[in-house]
Amino acid sequence: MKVVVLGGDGFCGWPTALHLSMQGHEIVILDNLSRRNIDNELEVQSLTPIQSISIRLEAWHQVTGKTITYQRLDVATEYDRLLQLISDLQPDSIVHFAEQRAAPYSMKSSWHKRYTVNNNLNATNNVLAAIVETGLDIHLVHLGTMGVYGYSSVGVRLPEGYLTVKMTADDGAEVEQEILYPSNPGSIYHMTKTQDQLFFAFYNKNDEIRITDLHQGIVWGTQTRETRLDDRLINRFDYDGDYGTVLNRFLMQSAIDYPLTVHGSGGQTRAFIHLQDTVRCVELAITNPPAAGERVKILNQLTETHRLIELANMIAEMTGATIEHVPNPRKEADANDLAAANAGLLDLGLQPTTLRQGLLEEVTDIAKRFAARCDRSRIPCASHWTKQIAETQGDDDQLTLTLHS
Ligand code: NAD
Ligand code: USQ
Repeated sequence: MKVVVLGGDGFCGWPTALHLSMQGHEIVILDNLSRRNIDNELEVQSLTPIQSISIRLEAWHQVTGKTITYQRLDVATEYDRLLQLISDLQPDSIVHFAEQRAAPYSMKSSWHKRYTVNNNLNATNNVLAAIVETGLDIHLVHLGTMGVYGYSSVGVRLPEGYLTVKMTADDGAEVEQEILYPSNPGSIYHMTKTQDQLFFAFYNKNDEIRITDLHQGIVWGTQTRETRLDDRLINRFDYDGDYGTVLNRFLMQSAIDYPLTVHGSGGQTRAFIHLQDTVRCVELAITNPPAAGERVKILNQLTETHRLIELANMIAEMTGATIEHVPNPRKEADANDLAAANAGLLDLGLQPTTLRQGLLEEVTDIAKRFAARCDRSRIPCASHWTKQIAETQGDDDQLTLTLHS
């Protein structure tokens, strides 16, 4: 298959591009390298020493004999070039990772809110509009988020995207309808993913585009079978207060004897998936497209759910790390339950990597190995969800606010 990977230089996109290339697919990466620029803005670097995209691609060719091509392109602003590229390449699938994905970054200031909305919504709409304009039958696979459902302890297992609701008609009859599960985003970033869902529903209804939306949980881990093949292929590892996600942060913190930063009580329950499973899920999605005319296929891409305090305790037991309950910079429920259906990907053949299997390996292979590259001053989460929270907790996020004011 010919596959275009939008955002193929990022944390999930890079290992996915390698995995699909290894499976024999022809891969073209389009990326504007905005994530690398955001590292410059935030004055932080990936814990792992990632190489430039050209060194990465050269290394892949040397190690495997396979070729991945790359073009620098902003999917959100360069519509004409995007259209031309899709028309010329005629891909079977487009995998769309090209969005600003950090909730704390999206909440730093009004500039960051507007950037995240402009970037993410225009990127998604541009891809969809371009697919329609080319007239090609291209399957779009999008990386969405479990966060679209919200974390409000509904007491039932969350379905895969759709909900059957019953309403009473004027004549008293009961009417059933299937709707998108009600959105309940917890950040501007998550809100863009709920809007993406509406774009997909509309273009699917109007233009019959084949779309798979993968509602992914928090990804943990760093390496995959392919990125381990050569040091020049190493994947990025974000540990800072904006881009570092909770489990990878805890693993890194334990490796450098930094107390595990549990927000509030740690009663928040979240969905998780290992990066190796992420790349496999995308492969399963592109090889199992919805049929022509089928509604948007929504799959929950998670393998386990955990309460944050349980994760922290597990890591503390394994490594001797200490735990610190820090004031929560976010506006979110202090505790919630979460259960979600994930039969779609399991039925397609996903065999989950469980948390206990990979945790220690991750601490020693990555976090300890590159500990010297960590800037401890970048660990605290300094993006507050509201002015009031910032005032109560002390807003030490002035640098970026000043840069963009
Ligand atoms: P990332 O920031 O590491 O990668 C995103 C890539 O897209 C970067 O290389 C960036 O330069 C590129 N990009 C962003 N905007 C672009 C644009 N306008 N044009 C071209 N390229 C652009 O993020 P990630 O962790 O790899 O996440 C990828 C996708 O998966 C995101 O959409 C995210 O919402 C989703 N996701 C990630 C996680 C996670 O835990 N990392 C969990 C669930 C869902
Ligand atoms: N948290 C801590 N301590 C920390 C960092 C975070 O307790 O040091 C808490 C947060 O308050 C939150 C939870 O951990 O309750 C998750 O935070 P996170 O930063 O790991 O994840 P989140 O902001 O939800 O975003 C990440 C990705 C995003 C993806 C989402 C999947 O950055 O792209 O969409 O996970 S999900 O959470 O399922 O919506």
